[in-house]
Amino acid sequence: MKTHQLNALLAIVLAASLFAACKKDKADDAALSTIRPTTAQSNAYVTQLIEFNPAPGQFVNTTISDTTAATGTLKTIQGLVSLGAWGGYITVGFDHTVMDRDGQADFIVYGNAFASFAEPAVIWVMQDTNGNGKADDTWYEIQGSAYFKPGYIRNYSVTYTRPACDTCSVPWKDNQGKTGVVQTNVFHTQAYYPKGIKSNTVTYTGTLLPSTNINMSNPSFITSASFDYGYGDNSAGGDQIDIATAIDAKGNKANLKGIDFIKVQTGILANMGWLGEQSTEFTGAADLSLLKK
Ligand SMILES: [Ca+2]
Ligand SMILES: [Ca+2]
Ligand SMILES: [Ca+2]
Repeated sequence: MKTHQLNALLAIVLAASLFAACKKDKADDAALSTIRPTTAQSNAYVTQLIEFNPAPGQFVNTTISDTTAATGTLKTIQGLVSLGAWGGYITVGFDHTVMDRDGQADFIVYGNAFASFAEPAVIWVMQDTNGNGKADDTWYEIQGSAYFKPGYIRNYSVTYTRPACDTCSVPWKDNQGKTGVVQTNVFHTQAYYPKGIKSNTVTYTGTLLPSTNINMSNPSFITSASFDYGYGDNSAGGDQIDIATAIDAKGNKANLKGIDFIKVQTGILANMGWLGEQSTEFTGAADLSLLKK
């Protein structure tokens, strides 16, 4: 290649990379321009219920797993809503953008876990990048400690089928060829299949967490140990989450400046004997920068 050809090529490469850098800056600018800064009036807690879609479960169709219970988790940590079996979720929003603080956790998700009993949820975050106030942008998964451990599956989905009778166990089939049931028990005799779902099957999609922490060797003392970090309904007192741990669909860092919405989704698919299915409870969420120390 002659020198002037090489120079021309270099010029093209340089122009292309400048264009790419410029495009990236524009994307960053757009993401920055829709940030809603905190004000003196900002609520530390989530203030908006966007969506509540429980999966079948022993508390579904009762007062601890309905829209009133879901709304009760706003502006407080004293709410309680059960999300049902794997895939059931709640989506809530803050009244401001929760910013990613360098090297620190940014928000906290509350549940009712205690030392030997966690029902871990996958936490998803979204920035309102198009600024329309709706959760119609991109969800990013918080990368917790179970990431790619045996039993962890992304792009997982489960289809539940309406059972033949209210007290019949709810059959499911996943996208890995496995089948099973959400087992009904004598303590809860209402229908486990969500009343709000009119069709006879319903499919949930998300990430499956390993059920390896569940220990049923002593049937009268079934335990479900917490993961190390990064999940909802996982640690006593709540789980602190660092926005910097959010990853995209390919597993790359999302590099979000802040987030407006969170989705908490039951992450384990398992029956635990007489205790019923693993089903996350969500009791509230807060911006750590606004919580009184
Ligand atoms: Ca952070
Ligand atoms: Ca939006
Ligand atoms: Ca729980």
